[in-house]
Amino acid sequence: MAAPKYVDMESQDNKAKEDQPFTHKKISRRLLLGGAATTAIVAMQSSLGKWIQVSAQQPLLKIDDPTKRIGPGPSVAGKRSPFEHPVRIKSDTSSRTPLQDLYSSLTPSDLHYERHHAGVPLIDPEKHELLIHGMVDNPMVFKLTDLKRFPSVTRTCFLECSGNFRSGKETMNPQEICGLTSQSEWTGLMLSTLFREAGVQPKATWFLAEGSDAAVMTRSIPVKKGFDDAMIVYAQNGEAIRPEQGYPMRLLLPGWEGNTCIKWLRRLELSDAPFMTREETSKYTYPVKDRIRQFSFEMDARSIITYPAYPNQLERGWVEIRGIAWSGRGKVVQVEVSTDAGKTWNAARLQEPVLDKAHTYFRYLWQWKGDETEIMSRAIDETNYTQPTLQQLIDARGSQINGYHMNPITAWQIKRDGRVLFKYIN
Ligand SMILES: Nc1nc2c(c(=O)[nH]1)N[C@H]1C(S)=C(S)[C@@H](COP(=O)(O)O)O[C@H]1N2
Ligand SMILES: [Mo]
Repeated sequence: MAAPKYVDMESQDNKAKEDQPFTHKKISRRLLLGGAATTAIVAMQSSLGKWIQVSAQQPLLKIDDPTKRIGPGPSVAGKRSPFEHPVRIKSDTSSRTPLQDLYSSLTPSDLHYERHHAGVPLIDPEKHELLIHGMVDNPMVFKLTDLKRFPSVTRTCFLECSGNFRSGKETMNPQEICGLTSQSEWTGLMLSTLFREAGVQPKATWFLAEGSDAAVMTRSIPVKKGFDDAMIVYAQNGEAIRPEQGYPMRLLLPGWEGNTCIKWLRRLELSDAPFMTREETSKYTYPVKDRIRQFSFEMDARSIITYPAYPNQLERGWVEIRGIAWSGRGKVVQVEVSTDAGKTWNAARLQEPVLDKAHTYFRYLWQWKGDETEIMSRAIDETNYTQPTLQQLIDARGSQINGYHMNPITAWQIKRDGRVLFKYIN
């Protein structure tokens, strides 16, 4: 597939660092095969009475009638049906969640989008330390095992890159348009717990969060957010957080720009002013008309129809329009769907429970009679913010359509022959 025409905000100014390939030690093929041979072969009796050997790590057997032969037994780690192929699509610096392949609001961990400024570091939790210092009464250092001793909390929320918008051609699917958003159930401790432990001083209003990747990514965050709902998370969807998501620990700021959720977190420094790091001067700061927008933390309400979408082929009759809606400012209170190119709007059904700062799955029943039209959705959040049209965004910000915090209403064109195409914007 030809690459879509777009400007990827997050990749542009990162080239120098990102051209260096990320290398890691290769695991030898012999080692893998040897391991499989000794541990994974199980003997099974078929319905015909013959014993056959099946490696649990081999693909499931292809048989015409599964009721006539006993299948492979239990395995130590599961895998998807070979008939299902959801995958992230990737560039050198990011990979995108296949939103069109998901049936609910949660993102399987191996499909969570990724955005790395300098690759994924491999970190041994035994050697990793988190330092908290600066305007605190007791500077402290914590290992992962120390953090796990604090009272823990679990919360489900989305994480979205602030550069999550692409456009440029009709043949783009939801993943290509806005696959830099994913949702997980995160577990860790409240940052406020650590703040109290270290004795954050009343004068401290900002803190720096620093990662231990080759980018040494740093961002300044208001202490208020730290005391509100910020977490340090070490688990994702019930298991240890994945290396791509920041193993062994990351900062999680629910509803805020993905770039503030520092992965591979190693340092927190309390201060009375923002630090003005590379990530808040050369990046993530941008002109809006005649002004400069800096520290634009909250992600704006947004939604997208993930079915039907390109490259689905519609048939006449009842269609369940499905999609996700989310807001960094709280709960989604309503999602409206238009099936007549934006002339009229109707409320979609929201899947309960609707969570704060979380992807909310929506559904809307529609009877397609074969006419050419456009379908689209818009999210309204509890602050009464309504997802804007692209034209409204352009009017508010100047002419540029590529950039940070682009959350326009996304429309799909329905052609008379049932083709569904992205109503792209150039
Ligand atoms: N240390 C570190 N933290 C980081 C980054 C990074 O490159 N290094 N990327 C940031 C950006 S731009 C985003 S959008 C999110 C992506 O998180 P994910 O890869 O878990 O989806 O992590 C943020 N935290
Ligand atoms: Mo990002």
